[in-house]
Amino acid sequence: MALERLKRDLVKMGSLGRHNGSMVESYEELSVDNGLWRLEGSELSKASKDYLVQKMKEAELKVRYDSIGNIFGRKEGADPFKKAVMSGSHLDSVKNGGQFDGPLGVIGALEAVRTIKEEGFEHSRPIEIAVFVGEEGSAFERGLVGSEVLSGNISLEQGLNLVNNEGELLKNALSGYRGNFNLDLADIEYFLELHPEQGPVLDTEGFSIGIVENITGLSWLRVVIEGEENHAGTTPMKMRKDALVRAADLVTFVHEKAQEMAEKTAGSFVATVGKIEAHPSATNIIPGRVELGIDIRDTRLDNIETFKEAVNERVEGFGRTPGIKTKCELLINKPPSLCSKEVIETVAKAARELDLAAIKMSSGAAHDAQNLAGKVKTAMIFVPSVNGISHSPWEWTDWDDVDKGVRVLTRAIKELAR
Ligand code: HGY
Ligand code: MN
Ligand code: MN
Repeated sequence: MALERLKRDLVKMGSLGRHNGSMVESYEELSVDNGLWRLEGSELSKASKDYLVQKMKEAELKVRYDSIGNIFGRKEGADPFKKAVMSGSHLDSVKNGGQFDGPLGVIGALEAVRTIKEEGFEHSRPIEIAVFVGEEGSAFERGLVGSEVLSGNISLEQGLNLVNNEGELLKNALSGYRGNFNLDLADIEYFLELHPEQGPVLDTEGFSIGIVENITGLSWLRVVIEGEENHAGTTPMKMRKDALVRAADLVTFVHEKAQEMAEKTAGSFVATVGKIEAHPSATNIIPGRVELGIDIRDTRLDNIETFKEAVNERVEGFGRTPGIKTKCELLINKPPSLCSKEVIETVAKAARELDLAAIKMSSGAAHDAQNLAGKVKTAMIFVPSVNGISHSPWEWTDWDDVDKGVRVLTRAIKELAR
């Protein structure tokens, strides 16, 4: 394991996510307006894939692209007919995000394979590195796209025809990173994803390694409220059909209902209105249309279902006012998923052998791993997020924790690939 090479690739990958190309090597160099904007389909996204594929080829991996644009890099084992060990994550970022969410799992898997190769470690199973398309949903309508298509949860057509904020289809935004290789999950035995925790547990409890036992359920709702654009000066208050006033009510409703649900269930329930776009968004025009994105999560599916019903009811209520129309669409609907005991124990053993304190935990973040967990024996390895922050320009994982995470990943891959 070469920490310097791993760090070089992660810092370079970070620079390929910033419009100013700046290389950030330490927490102190972070700044609030220098996050990553590597949205799927962007020029930055293409540059990062170019770099990754170049590194995969330097490591003499067989590089292949599937029809939704997932990228795979394969190192053969002694027995090519054995089911493979797969490891990877995503390269796309959220808006103004951090440089570890996604690339840590991709470059970490690459470093594990480079180490295995340089050590001449004999393994029977093939090892496949996977880079999934559009995990964050920060450009196209929804997230987890590449792993949803790979696991058959959504069709290839549904994935390819997703639209981004500029009205571009995903199939036209993959800048050549699409092919006709289609990996069959029946050929994969194990999947491991290394990822920053993105929450406060490891950082506050002082652990370097988290072993994920279950991954949160996740639903995304897209709510559209339509009223009537009109003049802000001449339209009497009682004649208005103001979409934004109703959207404001919905934001408060979601927040208060989520607090109530979290207290009632004393669990991991959370809900967020992360996106709100008023049209035409001019100070002197009564907003005629508002689109809201609502993110709902829990490790218990029944709580998510109850909450979705409550939101639907609230939205339908707006529609009972003449002149107000509403629509509530389900964009993502993922049940909570359990990880494989066998892979969890393999990771725990690797951490023990490396004399690293590890704890088993849940993931409040969604991941490509949850799409694979239903079909392939899957687990995740977490490393601390400094101050528990992620999806933010302040996202950071200390290099010694990166080092520990990749060493545990490498050891676990070796064990599973024997
Ligand atoms: O939203 C999530 O939980 C993940 O970081 N995409
Ligand atoms: Mn991620
Ligand atoms: Mn993320």
